[in-house]
Amino acid sequence: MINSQTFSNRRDLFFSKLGRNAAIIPAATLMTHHSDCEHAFRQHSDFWYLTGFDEPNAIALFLPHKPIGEKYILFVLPKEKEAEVWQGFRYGLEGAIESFGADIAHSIEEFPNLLGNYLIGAEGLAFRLGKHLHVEPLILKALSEQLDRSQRTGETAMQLFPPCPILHQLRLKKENEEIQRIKEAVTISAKAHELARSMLKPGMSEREIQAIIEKYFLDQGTRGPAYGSIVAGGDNACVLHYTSNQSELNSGDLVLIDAGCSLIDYYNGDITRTFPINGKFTEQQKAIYEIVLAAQKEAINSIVPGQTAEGIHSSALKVLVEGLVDLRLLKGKVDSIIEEGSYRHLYMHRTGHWLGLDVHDVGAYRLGEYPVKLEQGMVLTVEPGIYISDRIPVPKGQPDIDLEWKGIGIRIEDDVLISDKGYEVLSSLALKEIDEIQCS
Ligand SMILES: [Mn+2]
Repeated sequence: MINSQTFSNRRDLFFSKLGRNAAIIPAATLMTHHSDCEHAFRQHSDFWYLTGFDEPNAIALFLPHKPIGEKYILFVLPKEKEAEVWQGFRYGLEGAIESFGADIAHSIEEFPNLLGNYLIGAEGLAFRLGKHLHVEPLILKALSEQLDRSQRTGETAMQLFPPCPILHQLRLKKENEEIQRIKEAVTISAKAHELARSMLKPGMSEREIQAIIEKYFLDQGTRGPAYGSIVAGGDNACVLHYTSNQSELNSGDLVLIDAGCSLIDYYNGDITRTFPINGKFTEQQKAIYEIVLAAQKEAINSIVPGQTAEGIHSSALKVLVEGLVDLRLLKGKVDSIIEEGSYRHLYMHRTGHWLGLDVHDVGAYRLGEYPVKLEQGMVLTVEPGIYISDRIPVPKGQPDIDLEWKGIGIRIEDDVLISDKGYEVLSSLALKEIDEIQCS
């Protein structure tokens, strides 16, 4: 688990970037999904990153304009025996101070009354509009009251701005401790993939494989899957976010598995592997697999500090398109196919995303006209694929596709850490070479 000192260091860093602006970062709330049944609680990652506090209905207030000992305020659910019988343990106000380092703690019910006073003297306010609708009216009210007051007191009107650019820039570069946690999540995820491949037999259902993977996640003490596990046999693999997982896994088809666990402290793995259900590739499956694997390796090999997500995508895309032209599934010059986008019926997504407390982690890919350059400590996925189905019409000028290719959907996804000189593939325990995943 992340050390409480690390959370404190993050808050110091956040304070230093806020200047004399206050910030309000709300926790997640419980969500019901049917009747009054609640989803398992999932803390908001921004709130978690700064507080390490895992209860719903809390709000963190950061007040750099206040004296030492009054800067970090937590509003939390108070200890209440009756409520805790139903909903479980609460740290309460004392716990928020003793275990989570708050300077001052209040009951969440006090937030509407106290907010206005706490903001007095702040130059501006960092709060993300549109995402925390239960808190937003209270904040707009406090801002409006400050405006009314400013006419009499001569204060300048408080500016509202989003905390995300500051906070997400911090979250984008992982600390050493975080990198260890991500490695742990990715290792468990990779082992689950190996377990699934070792147990899979033709005739099993996608759901049985999902169960094997998710049981392993839970056995390892994680929260379970980080996102809806995808176990997609045959043509189901061409549905990018397929999660119904109710079909039979048929001999002769491939299975695509996209699954990763989420640790107790929310760090995630995100791995995809595709392999033949009966242990042997058909000629067509093998040809496509070789292209995706080559594209993925090329993309990973292109990673050095200074490379960009866009650059990684381009190196994968070039290999994919070249391969598809060689197989006559695309025709024309590689450069013009890429420029016109006439490969998109076969490859319709980007080649990766940041990975961290969120599976699709926060952080800009582009700042103004400049793509963000990779730096040591960033973690991203590299996940090219090819999906051959009838779902997207073949673009004008491109060849129709023969039946023997249809229903092949392949993606290979690894989690990669940017190191000082290059990269480290964190998910290599999940095998991907043809001779490693074929039965001899
Ligand atoms: Mn992914």
